[in-house]
Amino acid sequence: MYEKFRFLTAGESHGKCLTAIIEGLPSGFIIDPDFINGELKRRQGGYGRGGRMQIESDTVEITSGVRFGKTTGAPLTLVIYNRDFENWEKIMSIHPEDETDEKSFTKYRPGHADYAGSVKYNHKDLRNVLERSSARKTAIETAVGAVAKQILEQFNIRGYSRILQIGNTKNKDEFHTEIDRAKEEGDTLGGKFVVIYENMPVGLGSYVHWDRMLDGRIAQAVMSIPAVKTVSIGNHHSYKLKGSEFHDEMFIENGKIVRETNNAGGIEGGMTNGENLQIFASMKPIPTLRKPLRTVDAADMSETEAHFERSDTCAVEACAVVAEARIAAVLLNEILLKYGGDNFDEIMRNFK
Ligand code: EPS
Repeated sequence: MYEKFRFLTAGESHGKCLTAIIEGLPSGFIIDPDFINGELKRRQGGYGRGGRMQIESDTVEITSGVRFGKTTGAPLTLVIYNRDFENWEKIMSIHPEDETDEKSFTKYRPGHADYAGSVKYNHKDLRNVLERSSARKTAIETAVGAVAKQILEQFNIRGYSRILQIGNTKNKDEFHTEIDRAKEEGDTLGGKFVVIYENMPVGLGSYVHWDRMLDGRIAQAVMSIPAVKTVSIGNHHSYKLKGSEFHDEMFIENGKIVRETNNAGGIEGGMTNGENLQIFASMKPIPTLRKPLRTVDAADMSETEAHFERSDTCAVEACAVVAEARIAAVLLNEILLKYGGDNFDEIMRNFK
């Protein structure tokens, strides 16, 4: 079995709350809700976020699996309450007698899940698709990742991210003006970022089966974040370089193997090689536009303009925080597989 750290999430964008149940956490690891809340705050921030982030102040409640600050070995449950729910209680009601078409919509947003999702689940009201396909669910994914991240820190493994590009500009001084311009135009912007994880042990992942290759697992986790369209590891010009230019030569220094370059991005043969993990990803522009795109109305199959409520102009900074979190969950899974055990002492002994 190659999933030791497992989780499922539930919850709608404007429903009562978002929930996650994490399975497979050993006992004895310190969990600090303030650390999780700090990561949630980072996810809510960034230049170009929309009105929803002014309503929310995402805070986690841990409802199982932790006692007196440490994991007990039992499933850990996380809950984030949606503040906006008080404005949506009737619309998101679970009771048949409350059925209303207030806030229903039928005009597909090109680029979002509306069209395929409504065909797949046979929904007339695209609200039923929007509510779960919304990137709102990345709040609870970030909370799960923050649990993983603080356990990784107990192994001295640390991650962070940097924004590399917003729309067409790589110049940090121009990021805000680019976003302002897009906002004025009723448009949205994507971008590119990198996530780095430092102090990686050698040999997480494996070359023996396709589904144990760590690069594949990381790519899946990051690609699963809404709007992420590319994931690459290490020097993204690899396909253009010669073998002699690309591969990271090995030397001995003070009796240890060292490298002068890290074009591999910390992964060789589907395994960590001890160098920093370096994961690049790009995010497409958010598909909910104030200046709507041309589309089709599912109600009468006429041509029209797409649905708009509110949206972010740019969420690349938030996306990078979510990616840190998703990668943390993958890495913790590998740590638990490799150094296995049911409690902190066992695992630390194996690790050392
Ligand atoms: C998000 C909350 C959502 C959106 C955004 C992500 O809230 P609302 O729909 O109430 O404005 O702001 O999601 C999208 C833009 C999208 O297209 O899915 C959040 O918490 O990050």
